[in-house]
Amino acid sequence: MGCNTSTIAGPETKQNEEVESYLRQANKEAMLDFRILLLGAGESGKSTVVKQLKSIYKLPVDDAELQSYAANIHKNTVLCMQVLLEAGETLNIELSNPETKRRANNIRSFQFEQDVKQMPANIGLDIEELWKDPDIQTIWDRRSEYWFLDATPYYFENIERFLDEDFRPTEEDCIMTRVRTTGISVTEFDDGPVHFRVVDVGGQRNERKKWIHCFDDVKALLFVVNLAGYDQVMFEDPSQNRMQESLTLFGQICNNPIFADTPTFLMLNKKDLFEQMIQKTDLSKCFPEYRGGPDTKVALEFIKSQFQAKLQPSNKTLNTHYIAARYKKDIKFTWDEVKSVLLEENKKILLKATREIKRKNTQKILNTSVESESANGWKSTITILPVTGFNSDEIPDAQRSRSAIHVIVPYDVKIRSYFLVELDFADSDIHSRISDSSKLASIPLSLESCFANLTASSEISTPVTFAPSLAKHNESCPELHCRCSKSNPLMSPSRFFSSSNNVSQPSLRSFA
Ligand SMILES: Nc1nc2c(ncn2[C@@H]2O[C@H](COP(=O)(O)OP(=O)(O)OP(=O)(O)O)[C@@H](O)[C@H]2O)c(=O)[nH]1
Ligand SMILES: [Mg+2]
Repeated sequence: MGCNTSTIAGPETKQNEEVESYLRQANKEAMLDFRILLLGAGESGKSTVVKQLKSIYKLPVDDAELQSYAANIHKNTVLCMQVLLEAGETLNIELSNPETKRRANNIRSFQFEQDVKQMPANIGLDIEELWKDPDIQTIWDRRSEYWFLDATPYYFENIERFLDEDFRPTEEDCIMTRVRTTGISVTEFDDGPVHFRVVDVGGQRNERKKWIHCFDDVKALLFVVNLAGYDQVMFEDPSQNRMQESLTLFGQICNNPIFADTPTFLMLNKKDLFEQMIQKTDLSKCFPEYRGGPDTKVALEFIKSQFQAKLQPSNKTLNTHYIAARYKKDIKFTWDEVKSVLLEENKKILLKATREIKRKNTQKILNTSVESESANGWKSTITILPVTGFNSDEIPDAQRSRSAIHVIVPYDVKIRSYFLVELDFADSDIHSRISDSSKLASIPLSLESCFANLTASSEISTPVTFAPSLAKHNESCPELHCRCSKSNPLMSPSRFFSSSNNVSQPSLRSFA
């Protein structure tokens, strides 16, 4: 179970806070299960979002996982340089410096041997030097013509650190490591009353046929788009623009009837890259009708409108966020928005769940009995059974026929459910003793110990313990016990409050 850093409720109404605090106490199986589905083309940043969520919820990263990040970052670094060198050949860009050629040949022929997880130092050095070479920079400048990894500069700029013998990936390294997702991966964590299951899928074309298996019971859809893709080609199909692919995909997914009522979030990702790119390459390269120039805000709004236009019916709300998933604060902000929309959407479910959980808890303690012996030698049995709406029919006959004292303890004022507490005293003379309400002061001592036991064994918290805590030995007799004295052992609870019984409805205030 994950560590909670924020709650689903946010600054909502007091009622929501009450619901949340109640649900938080509930058992895990009673928690609300929210499946969140991340979709988007390959390399849009879905897994990066998940990594950030894991970090936000402080899900532990063990040593094996860290080692695998370290190994992957080494592989990514070598792969990225190999991609540049291959692109240079395709683009007929000559490496003029013989030293560069020599280093380039080293990299081309290098392959990780099995079980070797680190690039050798000489390979790292070659890559570092190649990255400084003007011809390699020319190849890099033409990157819109071939596929490459977005984190390429990050790997090359940090290579010295990666080569360190004691290298341990930082959080940022882990975020920037690229591991293509294959299949479906689910990350789970708790937030307040909600158990989240975030479903991440592989976004490349050959992975998408598996998506259908995740479409059921989705509470929110997060569609991630690589903004930088407006001037990039796809890994699977270098003739296809990544942004156009994303748009088509979005149209197919979001108009699927299964998501008609699913809150949808459009996460326009890699804003950091987009801000740089838009200064150099006009958006009209991808959208010929675009006329907004290099203004980032205008360009982003335009892209948003392109996605919005794909929606049918177009009045479906699309929650759009411009983010850089590499920065945790962006994901935190967006996730808070996701939660608050979910809270609004699921208010009814949350309230229903509250009632359901209470009902389950009530059933759990049905027929719970505790035997106790008080200091003055009175043996007592307390049986608690649920009473909802004071309906006497709900009380089993077996319970009713017993010679006992009934006490109604308000269990929850809001939903007006109560417990019938049946005090079954071994002392046969009990009725005469309690006929005088002033003598009742001696009873709470035994009640107190009984209730304490009961509370522990039934996992029921405060509401039931309020009454005995008020019933201190020297205090004036609380209303609860006054009602004791006037009740008839065989009387059904509903009649406690009838006018003929001369016992008025308890003042709930006194128990709160
Ligand atoms: N510069 C930058 N790079 C990012 C950002 N978000 C993700 N990346 C990088 O983009 C690459 C791809 O990200 P992933 O999260 O693996 O993409 P994905 O959508 O899960 O890809 P598939 O698993 O193939 O579907 C990684 O190297 C990330 O580090 C961002 O906001 N800025
Ligand atoms: Mg992935």
